[in-house]
Amino acid sequence: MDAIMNDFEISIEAAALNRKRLIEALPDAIIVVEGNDLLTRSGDTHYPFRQNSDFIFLSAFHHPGAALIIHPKGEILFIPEVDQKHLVWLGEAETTKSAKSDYKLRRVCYQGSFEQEFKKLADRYNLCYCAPKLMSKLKKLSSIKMNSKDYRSSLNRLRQYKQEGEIELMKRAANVTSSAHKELMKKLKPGMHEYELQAIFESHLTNEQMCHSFAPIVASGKNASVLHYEKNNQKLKKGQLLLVDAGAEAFGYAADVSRTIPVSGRYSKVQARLYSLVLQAQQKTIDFCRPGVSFADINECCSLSLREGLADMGIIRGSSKGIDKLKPEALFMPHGVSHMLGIDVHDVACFKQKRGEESRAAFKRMELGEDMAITVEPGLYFIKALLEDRKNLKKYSEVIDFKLVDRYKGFGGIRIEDDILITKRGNKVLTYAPKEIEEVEGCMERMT
Ligand SMILES: [Mn+2]
Repeated sequence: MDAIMNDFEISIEAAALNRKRLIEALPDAIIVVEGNDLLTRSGDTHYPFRQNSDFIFLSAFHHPGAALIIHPKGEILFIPEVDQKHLVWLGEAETTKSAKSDYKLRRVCYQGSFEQEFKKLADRYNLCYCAPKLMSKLKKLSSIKMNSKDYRSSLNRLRQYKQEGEIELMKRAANVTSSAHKELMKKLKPGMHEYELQAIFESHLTNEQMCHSFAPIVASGKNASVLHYEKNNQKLKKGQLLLVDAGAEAFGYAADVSRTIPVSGRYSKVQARLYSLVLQAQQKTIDFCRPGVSFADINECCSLSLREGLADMGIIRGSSKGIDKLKPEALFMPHGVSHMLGIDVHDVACFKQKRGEESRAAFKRMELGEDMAITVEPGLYFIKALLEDRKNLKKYSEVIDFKLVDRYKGFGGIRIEDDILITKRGNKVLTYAPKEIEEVEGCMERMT
């Protein structure tokens, strides 16, 4: 990889390679992909545009109203023809000529010629792969055989193994995300609001011409026990922890990092103890991730580490009968420890479901492989809705000391999340925002 290539150039090379990988997986056929359109917000205003993820994967073209046909001899990108109104309101857009050279494509046509070009190719090949929602539209144009099942599974399989250019983009998103977290830690002061911290994070991304890969979570105190808290409107108080779960997106490729830091700049004794417990679970789980290990295995690794830590604190009665089956630690971490990462922050995965099996269960059986990117994100939360639930109180009465747990209500939660790339024998951590206690406190050290 040329070190001086910019993100845009890398994304274009990556997409060219992805098209090649896809046509090799689905040979002697045509593949049709539709990009996203602008989504109306109200009247003549629109939501910010985000391209369809498969379209990013195959074209790197981040503009609305495009389509793509890939065939064994090349590809055609179809772009909307801009009219005078567009020029007046939105300015110039790509022409077929500029797009062909900017995006290094075999052919670029205007959308108006899609039908004609599709029919021509459909006459030449026997099979067309596309998404289910495109099928009825294309069936009206040709009697070519359509297949959407293999289309989806092939794309999922290719998207889950990252190639060099994609890894480079993910590293750049990871770098910017790591430094944005660090920046936030440096600027945090008690009395600020969650949204002010969000703004610091955001401005860092904007300065790098990146955007959020998902709605950021900036949760102080008990808000951190709401797993997807997005209000971000509360005032930070001394003595609280602040959980920030946010990430940047580089030309469509995401990072996803969580840090939990003390508002006053120093972890209290209790906070440090619980935090260390989560950090240890994360380190153990990261160390465990390598090809051949399943998602169920890494969840188990994390669970056992959390259980051990909670037992040390007396919250869980570690030697209780039936503890392996009850998994009491799950009450304090009601989410998986890992998910796929890529163009979508919760990226696609290719796994086979057994008859009648839920997709979540099938996913857990899936094994890690070289070049897969995943998150490792153990958490520990004191969630009232779970800890005061009557059924839970009964079910876990022998294994959890609920009286002791009462003391932690209002504590909120802790999550520590990093992005890793599975390598041949282990993994490489892509994100590096401070997370050791001394590191975080050092970063937050202030004159006050
Ligand atoms: Mn995540």
